[in-house]
Amino acid sequence: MTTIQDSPTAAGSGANASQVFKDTASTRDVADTPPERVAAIVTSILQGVHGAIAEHDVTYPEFQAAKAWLMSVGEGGEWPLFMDVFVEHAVEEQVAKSQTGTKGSILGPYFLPDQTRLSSTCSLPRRADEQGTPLVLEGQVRDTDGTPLAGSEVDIWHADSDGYYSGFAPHVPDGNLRGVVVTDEEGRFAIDTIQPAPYQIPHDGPTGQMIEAAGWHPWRPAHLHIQVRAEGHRTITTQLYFAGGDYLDSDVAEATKPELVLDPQDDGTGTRRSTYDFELEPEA
Ligand code: MBD
Ligand code: FE
Repeated sequence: MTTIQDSPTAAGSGANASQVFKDTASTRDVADTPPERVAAIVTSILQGVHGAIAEHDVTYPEFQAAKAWLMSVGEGGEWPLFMDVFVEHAVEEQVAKSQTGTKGSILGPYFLPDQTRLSSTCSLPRRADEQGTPLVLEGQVRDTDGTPLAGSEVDIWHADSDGYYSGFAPHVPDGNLRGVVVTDEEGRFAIDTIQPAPYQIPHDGPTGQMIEAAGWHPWRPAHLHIQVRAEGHRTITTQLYFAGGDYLDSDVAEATKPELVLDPQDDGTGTRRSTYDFELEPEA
């Protein structure tokens, strides 16, 4: 995986996210979309755009500003960011209609494959001086019929207490606060990490300009990204949030669900602990 930018900027994380997306193309299903369907979808999208122009009486200067902005999103490598923040949640909600098991959420731009495999009870890799309140997430992975899934993978990644993800900010070491946790013979796991902070999407580039121009805010609530994989089962991609945290009801990426909110409790030693079980449906 190539890291092609050096400073923690929107352009830097955007360029990295674009590069990672290209590098991991072979891991995704390829859409084989027939022309009728392409025409139907593109027609609807364009009708939406044309409708907005009519509804808001859009001017030539506004049209040209939109073109310049779209160009800058591409030049800044921000299409993965923009698509995952403003569009992915609608795709996730749509596919979720035909799914059972633990609720999903968006993948976002900062997943990295092939991270360090860790045993069922583990600490996520971190710097010696990693900041943040200690957090333990423990639970069990099961089939939707209740059978424990031994040897399944709980792939977890999250931002540090300043809101930076390893692999996308040059000052954070590779693999920091990421790992693939393998469940024990009862499907259980216990992951020691730190509580992430609310997260501001990179806002010094065109995506941030749009958010500011619209008077919105660039924040996501604090979250853990988790992907759970077990042989013969549909992979669940989801996120877990924290009760009482800021921006739970105003996530810029609209990716929260009430079923995905943890309420960790201090165990008396300054460590916050929470239990969350995952249920995976058998593969169709
Ligand atoms: C993130 O960390 C994230 O989770 C999403 C969805 C978009 C940008 C950054
Ligand atoms: Fe995130």
